[in-house]
Amino acid sequence: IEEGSIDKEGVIPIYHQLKKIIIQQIEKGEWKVNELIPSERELTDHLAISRMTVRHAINDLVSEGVLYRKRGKGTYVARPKINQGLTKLSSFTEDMEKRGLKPRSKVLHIEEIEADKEVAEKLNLKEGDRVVEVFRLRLADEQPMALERSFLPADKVSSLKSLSLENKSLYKELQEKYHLNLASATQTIEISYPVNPSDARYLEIDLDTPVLLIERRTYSEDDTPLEYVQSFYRADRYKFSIEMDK
Ligand code: 16G
Repeated sequence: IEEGSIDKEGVIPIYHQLKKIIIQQIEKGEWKVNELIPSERELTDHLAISRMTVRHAINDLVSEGVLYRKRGKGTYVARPKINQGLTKLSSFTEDMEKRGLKPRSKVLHIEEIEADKEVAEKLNLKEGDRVVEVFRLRLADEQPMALERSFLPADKVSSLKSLSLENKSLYKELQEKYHLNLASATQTIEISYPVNPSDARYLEIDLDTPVLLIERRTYSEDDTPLEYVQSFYRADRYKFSIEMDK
């Protein structure tokens, strides 16, 4: 960073200017992913601004997922977030492969159970009807991205339980093994927290770290619900975008 790059007389808050400068350093490739950035102290001295201001800028960028901290070590450049479109119905496997990332799933459990009231409602079933619950940790290049709990009507996916879904695409299996074509989906996205310590551990975050809770209902061509999913996505690794018309 050049010494005179902060305009101290201007109207733009200094912390805001510093954030922009840091982002530019990353975009120019001066600071690379997973590299340590200069310490707060170095930035303070180098730019002759207050330590508070430096901390403000860095805290903001950490919570935005641009930087991350390692206790006792310092602040590092984070991998850019995955920017996921919201208009195309796609699978995690497809999404990661398209980006040149290696998808992996760890099946945490897969079980045939009775639908509770909520799940039954989402899948247009009756309470107590059989559903297959698939609980998976999804990783990209070995980084945990999301925990996904899917429910599917058991009568449509008999013996799904005995299929090995480890490192496989559920959507592909639905199509190839069960000839179920997923045609549409509705989805909501909201902020949430890991449900319990074990979920937090799988995602490699703390219990009080916010995550994105995505709920999706996926339908076949004749509008039968085939899947109800609750996904907990790492909020520092994902953002969603959509194009709008007026
Ligand atoms: C996506 C879907 C999830 C689906 C999965 C199938 C969201 C929020 N969720 O992660 O509903 O079960 O893809 O992925 O997009 P797979 O075919 O790779 O198993």
